[in-house]
Amino acid sequence: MKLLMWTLLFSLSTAFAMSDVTGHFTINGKKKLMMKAGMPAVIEVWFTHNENNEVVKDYKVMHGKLMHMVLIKNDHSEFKHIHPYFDPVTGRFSMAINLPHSDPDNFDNQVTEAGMYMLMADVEVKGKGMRMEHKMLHVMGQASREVLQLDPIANGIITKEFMTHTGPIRGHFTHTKTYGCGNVLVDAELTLEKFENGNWLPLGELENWLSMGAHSIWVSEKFMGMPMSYAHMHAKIPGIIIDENGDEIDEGPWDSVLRFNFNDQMIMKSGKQKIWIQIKHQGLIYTLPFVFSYNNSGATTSC
Ligand SMILES: [Cu+2]
Repeated sequence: MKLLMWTLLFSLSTAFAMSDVTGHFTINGKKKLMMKAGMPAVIEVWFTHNENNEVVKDYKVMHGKLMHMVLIKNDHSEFKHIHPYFDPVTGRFSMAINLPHSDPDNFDNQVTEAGMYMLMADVEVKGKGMRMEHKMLHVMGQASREVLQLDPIANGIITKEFMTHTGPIRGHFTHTKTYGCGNVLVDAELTLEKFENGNWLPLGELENWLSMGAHSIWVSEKFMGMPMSYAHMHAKIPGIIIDENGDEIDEGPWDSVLRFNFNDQMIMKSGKQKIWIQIKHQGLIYTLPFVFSYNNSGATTSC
């Protein structure tokens, strides 16, 4: 009987276990994540296996990197997407903040605005799958707070212009929803155009960054909490189709629409949302933010 109870308890606890690994974070060697705005700091992250507390050392490359780290300020005014370096001997990832870098994939390592940030680390543990851990980071200094403002929308489309080193580009952002049973399939689209000779033309020459045509992070206005209202989505370069040998097939006609999909299992919170879409255009990375309204209350739970 006792054995049965324990077996039952054990199976219940595994069924409800949030994760099989635990993330650990330090800044400048301290567990309390505090740093001064604009001052150099070193973030360290490592994971341990819950079953034996051993440091995880086997990771798989995911979108070109072993770890993707995202920092978002709680008022959504700051967004950083960086890639800590892995030390296979210690199993620890580390990343210097506010120090000059020559690594183009870590161009975004400046944290100069004070306030509370959510720090999220995405990895793929070999044999287990994708895991994400997060922790609050306090950036000390004179903190300001912005109010999240919806971008103007017309016929369901948000249109925004951005400046690049080759001239202005324009993005049309839209999303559609398909309601499922306790979930919502969200299709988000970004159509990109460039301004040339007085006309807006499709922006055809996107390049892959970290093996994808675009990376995006979507959070709800109040994204902190459990579960965190956070989605990490990718899009392929429009027009590129990979055949079974991994070769690119040019399947014209080319368009300039980046398509992102997310299965919202009711983790996003209805209301204002912010998405940062990152593209590589003529050798440089651009972060294109959009603030939109989203509602998932139409998903049925009785099915
Ligand atoms: Cu990344």
